[in-house]
Amino acid sequence: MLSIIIPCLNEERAIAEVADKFRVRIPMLRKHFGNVEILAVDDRSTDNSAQLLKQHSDVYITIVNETRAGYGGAIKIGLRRSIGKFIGIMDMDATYDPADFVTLKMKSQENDEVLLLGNRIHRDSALNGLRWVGNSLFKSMFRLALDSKIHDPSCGIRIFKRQWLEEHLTTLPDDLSFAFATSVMCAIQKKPFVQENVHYYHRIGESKLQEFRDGFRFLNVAWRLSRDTKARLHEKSL
Ligand SMILES: Nc1nc2c(ncn2[C@@H]2O[C@H](COP(=O)(O)OP(=O)(O)OP(=O)(O)O)[C@@H](O)[C@H]2O)c(=O)[nH]1
Ligand SMILES: [Mg+2]
Repeated sequence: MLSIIIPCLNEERAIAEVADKFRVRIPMLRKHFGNVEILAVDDRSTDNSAQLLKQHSDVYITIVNETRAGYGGAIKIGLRRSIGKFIGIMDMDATYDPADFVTLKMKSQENDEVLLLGNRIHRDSALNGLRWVGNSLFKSMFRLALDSKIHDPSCGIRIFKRQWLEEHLTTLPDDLSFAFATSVMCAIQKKPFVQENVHYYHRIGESKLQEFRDGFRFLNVAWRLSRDTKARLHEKSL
């Protein structure tokens, strides 16, 4: 079973379109994953998001947070309420196509991968100029500093093996760097992963990402996780 967790903050303009995408894709998701549940975790949006999510209750299981939890915090809350062996995440902004959960699963052959990761850095992607440059820099950083072949470490559509994600939940951040941090964790631990090109469309509604502020946060997370993991490995070897 696949549990798809979608953090949501002030996305009233995209919620209906994302629900429509799911209505078309649910039969195919069921075929490949056995069953699927879609948990939308609203973080006390100040627009109509919570009401709209509930209007599309044929698609979404809606969770409304009591206090703001952040992007990563919302995923952690969704995880606790979900039951799937596989955990998918994506955005509530219509940039992704839920069919790509199947694209990622088809790419996985071994079954020992902890992460199935989308890649938005390709010709048909709507990734814009500054984001393209920033994400290409992350790709180089992964190759040079972490010796990893991960192409798009901050891509927002991905599937985790539940057990692996749960093992690291306390170490992972609650803010927008959560998904990126899981890529760092996978690279440091040299865990098996697969990656595949995914659709990436222009966003509906306002982005919550501030390129420079969040870019530096992402780098800080990479540095902190590398330092802590190396320290733990060193302790183990003593
Ligand atoms: N629950 C919750 N969701 C959040 C928060 N910040 C962002 N989100 C949601 O998390 C997803 C990712 O945020 P985005 O603004 O799309 O960030 P991004 O994908 O890096 O940037 P874009 O490429 O511009 O879409 C969206 O579905 C947001 O609504 C938050 O603090 N809490
Ligand atoms: Mg987005």
